[in-house]
Amino acid sequence: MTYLAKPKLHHPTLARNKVGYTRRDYEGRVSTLCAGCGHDSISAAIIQACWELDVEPHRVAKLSGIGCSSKTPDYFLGASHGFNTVHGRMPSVLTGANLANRDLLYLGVSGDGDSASIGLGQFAHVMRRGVNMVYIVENNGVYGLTKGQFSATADRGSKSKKGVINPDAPVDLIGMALQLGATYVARSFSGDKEQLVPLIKGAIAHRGAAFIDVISPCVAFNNHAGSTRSYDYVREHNEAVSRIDFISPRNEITAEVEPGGFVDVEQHDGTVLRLRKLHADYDPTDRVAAMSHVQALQAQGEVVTGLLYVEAESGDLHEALNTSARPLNALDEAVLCPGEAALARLNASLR
Ligand SMILES: Cc1ncc(C[n+]2csc(CCOP(=O)(O)OP(=O)(O)O)c2C)c(N)n1
Ligand code: SF4
Ligand SMILES: [Mg+2]
Repeated sequence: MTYLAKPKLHHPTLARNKVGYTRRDYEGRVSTLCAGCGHDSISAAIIQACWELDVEPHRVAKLSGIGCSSKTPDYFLGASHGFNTVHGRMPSVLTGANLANRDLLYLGVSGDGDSASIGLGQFAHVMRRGVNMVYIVENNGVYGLTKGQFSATADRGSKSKKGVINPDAPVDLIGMALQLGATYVARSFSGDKEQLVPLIKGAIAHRGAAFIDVISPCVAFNNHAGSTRSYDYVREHNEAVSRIDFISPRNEITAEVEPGGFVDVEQHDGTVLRLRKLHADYDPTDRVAAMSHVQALQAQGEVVTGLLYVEAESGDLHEALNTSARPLNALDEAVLCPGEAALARLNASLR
């Protein structure tokens, strides 16, 4: 972790959002990542999305595991709650925090090593349980922090910096998230802010498990010829299924679009995701079709990006468990401990 604080000086004319904050109020400490690391661009996109959505920083809980990617919550939303957990264990800590207080926005930040290697089991269960969260994997195909070993998402046949060819098949986190029931599934590229910011905004507005796999080149260990996670490779093979506009209920829908050339998806909170179709036959609301389309393009070596699947009327873990609408820390003793008679009734009902 870095201990370099940013100076708190604000230019008086900086624009403020509806809750009175400047964009700078969403920043964190000075990043210690390598200059040009894709992860820093993702932090900037998170800052932009939260500022534009008027998210109050103290209503956000950032959770991460271990890795360069998992260090990044220190570099954005400095006034939010944060928990840097153990390697691969962010999802269970996030699930527990969410169950205790459903009123915060849960932002899980992880790496491909953190989520697809040591944390794969945790990744699977947080997706299948439909925890209400934004889960971002900063995917560079290597363990950046421990000096560039192939991670489990590295493509078979891709080349390491030292020239070693990866013999193993990759774990496809997008395919897994789709199969396990995530209700908002997207992929983007750290170098494409225009696509990434609205995808993050859509995920924040979504209720349920929202997963974004962001290809994020590691300039120190995985940005050479023969890598499939380099800036050059992703720019050449980026195959977007759609372009997304995020429209909040208070904005008039003014964008002009060709008839049939877009899909509008209204989410439970009234926000509209306007998807401009780039692949005419792509339907982002059909889970099975999305799975086969993504796999077909990936088999051709393309990096498929955009909002790949969304279930607008999705539920979440609290709905499934019928939990208290009030956060646990706001329940008083009388509610939490209803007394001997209530316990006797409960025991009797279970006999
Ligand atoms: C239990 C445990 N095992 C191994 C490690 C060593 N370790 C630290 S970070 C890391 C991998 C990080 O890779 P990734 O999640 O892809 O993050 P990146 O640095 O690439 O952003 C590993 C194996 C650890 N910290 N804890
Ligand atoms: S080692 Fe790689 S992932 Fe880590 S900060 Fe440097 S460029 Fe980023
Ligand atoms: Mg990594």
